[in-house]
Amino acid sequence: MALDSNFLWGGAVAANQCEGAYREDGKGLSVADVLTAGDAHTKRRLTDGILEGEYYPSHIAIDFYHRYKEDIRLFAEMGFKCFRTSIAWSRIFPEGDEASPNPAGIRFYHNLFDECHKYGIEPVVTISHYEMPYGLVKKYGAWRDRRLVDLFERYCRVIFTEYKGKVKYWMTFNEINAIEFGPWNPAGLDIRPEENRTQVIYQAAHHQFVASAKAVLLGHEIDPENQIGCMTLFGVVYPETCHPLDAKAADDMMSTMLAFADVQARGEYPARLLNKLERAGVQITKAPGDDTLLRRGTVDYIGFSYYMSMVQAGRPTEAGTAQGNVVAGVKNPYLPSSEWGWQVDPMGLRLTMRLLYERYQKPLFIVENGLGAVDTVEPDGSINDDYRIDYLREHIKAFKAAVEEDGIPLMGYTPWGCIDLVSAGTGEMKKRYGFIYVDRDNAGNGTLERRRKKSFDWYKKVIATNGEDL
Ligand code: BGP
Repeated sequence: MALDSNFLWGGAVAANQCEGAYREDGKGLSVADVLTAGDAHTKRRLTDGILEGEYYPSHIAIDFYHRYKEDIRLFAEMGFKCFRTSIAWSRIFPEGDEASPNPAGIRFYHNLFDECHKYGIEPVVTISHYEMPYGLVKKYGAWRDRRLVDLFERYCRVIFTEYKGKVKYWMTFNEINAIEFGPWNPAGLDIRPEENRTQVIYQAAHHQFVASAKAVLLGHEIDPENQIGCMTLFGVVYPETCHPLDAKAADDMMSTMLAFADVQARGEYPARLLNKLERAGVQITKAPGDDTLLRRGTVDYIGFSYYMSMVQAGRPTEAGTAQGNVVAGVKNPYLPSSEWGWQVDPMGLRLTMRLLYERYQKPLFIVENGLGAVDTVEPDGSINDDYRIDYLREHIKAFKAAVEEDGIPLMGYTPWGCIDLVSAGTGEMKKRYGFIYVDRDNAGNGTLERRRKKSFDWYKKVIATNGEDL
């Protein structure tokens, strides 16, 4: 089986990391707008509203809100078949719980999706990518409150209805499982010291599972053409050695990470998670009918992000730590690392795909993958990002082998940050993923001018040959 001729080559971004225009055209504050910048040493912080003297990178980001036409033209030049972005909930419902949506916010995404279709680019939309209206955090405590389920459903009804015929590929929550690990909390939860962290997180996750199932059912009802996936953060986890305790530690980690997709793809909580929660004294409050909803509202495909594999040890280990923005682990001595300490493992992508497909038997979609690196603009203006080309080439080879040799159905590939944008993990600009360079630095200085990198022409050739010429 070769790559299908309809294979969705493209790239991915998220609203809060690229749009900017954070208060324009009626947009409300999003939780991402009160997230400070950090760096390799300083963690990003959720502040209580906008504080003077703090720098918030989402406010301008790369100004995609005003420059999307230019950017989509560049994506079209590379031959993108699809473009993954997210809708900022706070553009549609500025506070999250108004009686009616904001027309200017709705219009922006009509314009954006129309612009994509002008070039035959299929939008792939994440409904909630690490953000929500800040009003919902203040008033309801974010996803810890059950009422978020109805508010989310209302938001979904508006966007499914508005963009019917324009958007066919959806994902409910970006990296839904990051709620369990995040350095900042993607579900907007600011966990108080007196709270039981696991209790809060899994109750919030339950609300998201129900919201996701409802979105799947609603999306299918509004347009049977819709394909609605989950989006899970995953990479295969290796045991540090063949010692059974190490093997168990690796397996435990995978089971924790996959429990979220288990619910969304199989429609029920895995027994191991239920037992773990019970042992931790966590009680999930469910509404009547939730279990049926979860069973009925399973996803159509498995969207996932893969940046690296991980290693776990079940015994004391001498090996150092490997980094990641959400999950990390023990260092793998066989793998090189990025400048941010993320270990590079193309074979791990193939193993990840085998594992996900054999577990869920649903088509896969690699919706994030890529190398965050510092790029240098040469005096002649060129950016020679051969390291990025190498990373992507090896990962494309790996997923092609998974398709062609292992027979795994793969819908598409959207490398992360196809245009440079704000890093989710650190809030930096200098950690770049793009084929397109954006002139902006960590402090928010720069002209915002766009520039093609060497990888731009390379990816264009890859798409033109459907992955044959790497
Ligand atoms: C994922 C997120 C993205 C993204 C990416 C790269 O976890 O879904 O939003 O930013 O990782 O991470 P970072 O920006 O921290 O380098």
